Amino acid sequence: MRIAITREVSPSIGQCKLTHLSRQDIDVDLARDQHAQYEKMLIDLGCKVRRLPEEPNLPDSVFVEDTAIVLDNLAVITRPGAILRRNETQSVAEVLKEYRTMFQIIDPGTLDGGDVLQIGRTLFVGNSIRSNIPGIKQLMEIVAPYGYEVEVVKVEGCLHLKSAVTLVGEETLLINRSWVDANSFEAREFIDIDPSEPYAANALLVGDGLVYPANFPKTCQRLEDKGYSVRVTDVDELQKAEGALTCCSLIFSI
Ligand code: CIR
Repeated sequence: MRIAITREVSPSIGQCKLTHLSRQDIDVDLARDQHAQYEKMLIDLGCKVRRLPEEPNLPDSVFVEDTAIVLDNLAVITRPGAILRRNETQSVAEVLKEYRTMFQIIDPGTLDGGDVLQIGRTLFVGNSIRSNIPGIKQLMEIVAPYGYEVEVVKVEGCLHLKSAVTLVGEETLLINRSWVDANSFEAREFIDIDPSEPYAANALLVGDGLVYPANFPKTCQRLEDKGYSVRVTDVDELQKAEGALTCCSLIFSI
């Protein structure tokens, strides 16, 4: 069985942290509707959704992916690179400890879950503006005894590694090569995003189901041309907060 941890969109999402985007008004009701549709899709894909209550004073708290890395036997609570986001982790840890042995990234390490791309027993970790080398080294030491390897990947021009590259099949990566070097992921198959849709590399794979944002039709067509059957959902209101599909959930098997 799969669990998906999510969190209701904060009423203060309009004050979210932005790095590469300019601020636009966010319609909280619409963002909540889109988020609810997203959760429904996760349920359709066989997940049991555990939705945490809203956090009125934590604008970015809907993006639960950044607070933890959940692996087979353990979970690592992150220390988010954005100081304003550090209070998001505790409530997620409370839920995860029901399922996993818990570890934690500590000062001076910083790590955001959005920088961790798991492919089998390898964790590719973006050395981004949010995840520093001390944080990545801590992760490496925590996971090594459990048989996971960590590979550091340089990310430039976007927020997180998973803004630039995500898994869409067992060995296939959807990638924006202007933000990450494809050679970091040896011997894998790649699908390039359409250059007119730079934010289009963030897809969410749940088992065999591929969830994809509605507003990147050209890249979506590329996926379909390659034989992928894509479930499309609207998340444009959440994208204004520089979030995407993977960021809104922590999905793991029990
Ligand atoms: C932030 O800057 O932290 C949020 N506004 C967006 C976080 C998106 N998270 C993700 O891509 N994993």
